[in-house]
Amino acid sequence: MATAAQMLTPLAQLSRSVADWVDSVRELTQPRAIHWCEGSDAEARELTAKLLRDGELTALNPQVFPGCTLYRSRPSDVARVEHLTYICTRSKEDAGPNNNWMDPEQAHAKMRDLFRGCMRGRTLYVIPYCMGPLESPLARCGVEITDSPYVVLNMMIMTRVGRAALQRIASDGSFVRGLHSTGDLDPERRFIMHFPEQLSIESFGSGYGGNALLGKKCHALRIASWQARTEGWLAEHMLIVGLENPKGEMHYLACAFPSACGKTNLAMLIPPDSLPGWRVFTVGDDIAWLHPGADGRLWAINPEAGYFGVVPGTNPKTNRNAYEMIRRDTLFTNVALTADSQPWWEGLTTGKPEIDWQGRPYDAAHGPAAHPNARFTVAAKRNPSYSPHAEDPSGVPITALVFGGRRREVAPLVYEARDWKHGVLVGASVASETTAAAVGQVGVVRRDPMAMQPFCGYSFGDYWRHWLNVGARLTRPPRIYHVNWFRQDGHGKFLWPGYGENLRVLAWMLDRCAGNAGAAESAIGRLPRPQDLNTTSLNVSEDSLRALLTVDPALWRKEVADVRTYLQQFGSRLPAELLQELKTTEQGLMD
Ligand code: OXD
Ligand code: MN
Repeated sequence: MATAAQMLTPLAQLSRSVADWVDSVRELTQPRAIHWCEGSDAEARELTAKLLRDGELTALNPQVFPGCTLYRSRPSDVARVEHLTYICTRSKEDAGPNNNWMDPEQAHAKMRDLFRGCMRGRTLYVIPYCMGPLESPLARCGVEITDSPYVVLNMMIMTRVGRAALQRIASDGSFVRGLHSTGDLDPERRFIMHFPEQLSIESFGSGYGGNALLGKKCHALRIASWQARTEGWLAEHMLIVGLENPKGEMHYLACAFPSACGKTNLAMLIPPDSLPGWRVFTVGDDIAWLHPGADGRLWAINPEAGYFGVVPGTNPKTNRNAYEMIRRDTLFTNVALTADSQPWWEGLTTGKPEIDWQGRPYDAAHGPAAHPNARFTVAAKRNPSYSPHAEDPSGVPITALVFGGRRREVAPLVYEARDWKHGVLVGASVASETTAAAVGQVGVVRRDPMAMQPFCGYSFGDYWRHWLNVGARLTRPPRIYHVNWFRQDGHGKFLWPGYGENLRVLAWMLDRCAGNAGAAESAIGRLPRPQDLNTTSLNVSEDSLRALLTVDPALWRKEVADVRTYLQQFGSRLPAELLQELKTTEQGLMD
């Protein structure tokens, strides 16, 4: 609890180490003014009003979308830039083949040149923030320095910003330093550098999402995954969802899917009418910090306080909770506008676009009206399904971990890993089609272990070893599953309806964990037989269901060979246990 004196102390005086760092950044970047963020509503309102006056934000129709605004980013700055994202560890092997690497000295020198004088004429904002509930021993703090007021507004929604975070930094004695400048938004002068050994981040030349809101991917995943290994926990690209069954029993799942593969939808799932009595509660939609508890179970907190979700596709059918929560107090980025200034995006069944995401009169010849990676930023508390336990300082206990990807073929609807070790292999083998969340070709299958390919702050070889070590400490480990909602038939039609119907699959998992559901053994793990799933009122043909639950040995032999080639690039850092598990799978496919 803060004392009255602490409440009055200017922010700049709360932590000597933060103040010293701000001073050194001021000298380097030469801003016109410095603003320490309190994180209050009044401050957010003032900043919003200023951006509206300056034309950087556009007000949306206040009758239909009260408190909502639109931001348009530069067309050349619309997604994360994985090819410009680096892990700068002293040894290249520590960053691993899964990361771009640069020597820390060289990276600092390069960034110093870019940052020198870059804030002239601008305000430098100091954003002290906490990732995770302020009272939680599992939370960790950081400070982002930025010259982008849009970043400030986002960080105020996505994290716990202000005095309390700074007080925690003063008592913790350490924090993650994140320095960000939009620079001149030149893609040729854009770098996102991470220094895990120094708990610091330097990001220049982008104002978008994960490149610029440093609390999210940079801190809560890349740096935190490193911190987590040092401290014995896991920082994962996972949603956390609570499912209450008709008997009133509550279980939590943490699910890792690559970007834009439906984590937000699953986290806010609406049970179909055919599954009465189920209730769904969101703890988080993107990131989970998982800690082994004293009771031998895995406990999870969501380090974030808001959602930075993909807008296109959101409608009352795909995600009614999200659709409702973004109708007020939401910051939209790169959506289109209707004639009466309502936001519009592909997937809406009402209204029509008049102005596209770039501010031009809408013309279908220019492509989609909203950018495919258009986003909403909104406080988690606005979510109608927000869990009453989302802010519990000790987190929530995890019953099952779920990995998944977007795969037209190969991966069945669901399977259960043989045990934790096999589950680590299942996670390490995740592959998925790429999406618009990152710059690059969309729709190509790539390996994305644990959905962490763009986010693991060190070598996957060491990361999998760490996963095995964490598992060995759990006396009541969660079971591990793999799902694929995206299987298609030969004509490119999805075999599974997805969305709310996914609950049938999750319900099977929970029944398995309780010892109440059957399964068939297969070489890749255990699959439900059609009779093991609740198919009441399910609109899927028997043939489709059979296809969804079939393991094709020929395709899987090829898959195993691909996985082996992929894993072998990690050389001596690859835990031998994973190859052993792969061999067991392979032998099963020969029988
Ligand atoms: C995200 C992503 O924005 O994964 O969450 O790209
Ligand atoms: Mn994500």
